[in-house]
Amino acid sequence: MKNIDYTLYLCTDRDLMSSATIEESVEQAIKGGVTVVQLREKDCSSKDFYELALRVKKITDEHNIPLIINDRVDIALAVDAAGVHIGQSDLPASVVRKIIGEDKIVGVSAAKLAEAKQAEADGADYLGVGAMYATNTKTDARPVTLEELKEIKNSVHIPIVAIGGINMNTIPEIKTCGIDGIAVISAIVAQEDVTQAARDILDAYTK
Ligand code: TZP
Ligand code: MG
Repeated sequence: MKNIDYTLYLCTDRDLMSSATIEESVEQAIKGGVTVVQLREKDCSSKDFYELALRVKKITDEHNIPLIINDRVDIALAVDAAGVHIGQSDLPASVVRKIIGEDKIVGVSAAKLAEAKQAEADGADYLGVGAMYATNTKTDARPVTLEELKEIKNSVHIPIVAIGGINMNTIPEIKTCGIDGIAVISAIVAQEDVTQAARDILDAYTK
């Protein structure tokens, strides 16, 4: 599954979620229309991450939604996920591509034009660009301006997903940038009604 729809890209967060489990959070968000799911676990043993990824993959498969694993190429391969998402401090994208093969998705976080161009040259399938807006979810993310986002979009040929502080207030501005999708954590998973939050965000972004 290489040709994926990046329109509404959900990243999980167990510390922020309103749901009792990651599985519920993911299923509720899928019902609201998210088009791709990234399992993002920061403090999890390999065994727990693997078992969780298997359970989440069952849900995403049932709904025909691609599952991307954050940081961990081994877990992406172990559960036959659609791909992996790596940051600037993870293994280089060229190395990840060699390990994971041509058939899987490799996504790379980029906050500068040079990082975006390098990731594309290294074989990335898409870029996550941000933080577009200040966010409590990731306070160490380098801020990216709308101009930088547009410049990246115009300089690379792979899909661009904007991330960081994307919510009902920021969507009107971000949707003018000509990007391929938005990645959201708190404005979906932390809301009381996760399904409705995803639906509202998808509507606001696409209509
Ligand atoms: N990378 C850059 S900003 C960010 C990540 C993972 C956090 C996005 O979370 P939120 O809650 O949608 O602002
Ligand atoms: Mg990472």
